[in-house]
Amino acid sequence: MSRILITSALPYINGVKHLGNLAGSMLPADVYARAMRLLGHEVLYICATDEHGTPAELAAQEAGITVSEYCDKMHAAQKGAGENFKLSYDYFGRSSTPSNHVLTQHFAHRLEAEGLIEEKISQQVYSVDDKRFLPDRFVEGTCPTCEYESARGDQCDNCGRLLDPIDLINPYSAVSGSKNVEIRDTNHLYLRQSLMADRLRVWIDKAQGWPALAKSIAYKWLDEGLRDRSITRDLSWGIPVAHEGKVREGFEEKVFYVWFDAPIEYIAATQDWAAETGNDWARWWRTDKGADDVSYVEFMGKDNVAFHTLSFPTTIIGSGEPWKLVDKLKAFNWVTWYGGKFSTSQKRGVFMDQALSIAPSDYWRWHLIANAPEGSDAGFTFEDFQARINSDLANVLGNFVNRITKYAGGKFEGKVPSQDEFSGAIWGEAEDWIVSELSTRLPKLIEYYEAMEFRKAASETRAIWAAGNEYLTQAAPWTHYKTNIDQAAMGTRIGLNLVALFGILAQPIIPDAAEKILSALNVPEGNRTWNFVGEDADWKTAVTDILDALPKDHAISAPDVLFAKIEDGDVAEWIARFGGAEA
Ligand code: B3M
Ligand code: ZN
Repeated sequence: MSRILITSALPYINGVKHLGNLAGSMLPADVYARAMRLLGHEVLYICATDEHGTPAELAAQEAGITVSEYCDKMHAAQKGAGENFKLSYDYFGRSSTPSNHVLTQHFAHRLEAEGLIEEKISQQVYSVDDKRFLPDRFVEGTCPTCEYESARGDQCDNCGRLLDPIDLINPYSAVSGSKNVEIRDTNHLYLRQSLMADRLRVWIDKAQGWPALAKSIAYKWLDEGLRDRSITRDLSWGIPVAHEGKVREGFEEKVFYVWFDAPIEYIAATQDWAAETGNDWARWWRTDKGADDVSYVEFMGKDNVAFHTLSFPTTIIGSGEPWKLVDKLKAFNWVTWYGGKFSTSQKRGVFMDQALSIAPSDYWRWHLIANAPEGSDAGFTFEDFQARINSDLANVLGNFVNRITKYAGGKFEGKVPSQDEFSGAIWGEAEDWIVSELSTRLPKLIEYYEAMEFRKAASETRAIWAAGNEYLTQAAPWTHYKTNIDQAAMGTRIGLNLVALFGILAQPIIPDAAEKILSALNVPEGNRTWNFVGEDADWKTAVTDILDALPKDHAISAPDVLFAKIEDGDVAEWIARFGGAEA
């Protein structure tokens, strides 16, 4: 089995995240981590809050508390929200911890030693009224590319272009709204990305398993000519521009740029995890200490691809040290709210802390994965949410589990029947069909997970559940009960083993329901993995074994209702509360 390192883009500390943030990196990363663990791989899933930069300062200012207090509060809130959504990261760190300070300063020191850092006087937007420079999101204005009037100083939300604040037309202070701004000289450190372009291109050319979206964005920036980017800012909150405790002269009022330190937090969080758990972080991140056999997979939204395929690799490769580089990226498009943007201020959309007050996490997990924004943006509507939950979960899976466990409870004393041992049962077409169906679908399902094709994985899972219902319709054990108890017994036993299988397959996406199903069938923890087939990869034999895995006379029970249906009244109430098509 292999070792898989997984990171999902670090959510900014400001504000509880909306469903789009969840669906665009953390949730699929969790589903992938769970599936890879079930396949027996050694998995380390790391995430953290991204606590520096202007988002943190602006939000703290608005909250009327210090940035440090704000980050403490919001880290706890985001960690809790992730746990409530059953995000099974091995560690959820903080980019403001000392380990990230030390490591970020180490990388800057190494990059300078390799001739990849240059100190330059640059021009920055200065607010006369606020008496401060306005880096990144402290300044807004009109995008020079698409003329979007609320473009942020670091990136235009409308066309995605990475910006420098001085690129903006009619800039104004996002702090005070003041237009009394001017361009002033200020000295900053620049990462010489331009010197790395050829080495980056060679690395990207060789990269396997990247989705077209990730490669196309990386090549776009390379083809446009990689510019040197400043990695320091005129801010007080952030990682000091220092090394081994000595602040760089002229940088006493400056910190490292948030996007320079944030990806380094992937490593620093692993160091914090190791310190807290007694594990070894280097075997995951240093190719000279065992990380060369690690498969490193990054999950992110499409607006983060440039940073993960160019800036962060420049830091890693440019350091001249044997750090692990990403092997595969999974980049997502956007989840839209009825075709538009989520917005706290305009009360459009559901946010992670509200979602669980109206539906269980399994419901959100299932819908956001089955409708994952993989090939294009995915629209969320409550109407789709209701249709999918009521169909896939309540009708297809819930109904199947309920039918056969209730029947076994009524007719076979709540046990796995064993009567057909006296061969009164005939293994017929229905049994051949379900074996054949699963022998094709199970390997395909595993392939979809390994390829990180989440919509296909959800659709294949649903198709397997539907096949179970089809089998019961064909085998119809209840029609044989009076005339051939052995036939009824065999059909019921296969049905119960299908329930166990469906619970085992459901674990990555809907872990709570899976737990309820597997507990009702008393499936031991050790039997819940996906090691269905040995090296010989004979799926027909494996499936036949799966359909007879539960010991005969094994006690089972019918779980309570797994999935309450979503009613039209619920949808109407939610639209009124969170905005719908008309909003
Ligand atoms: N905090 C997420 C964003 O751009 C950003 C990701 C950092 S991953 C190192 O919304
Ligand atoms: Zn734009």
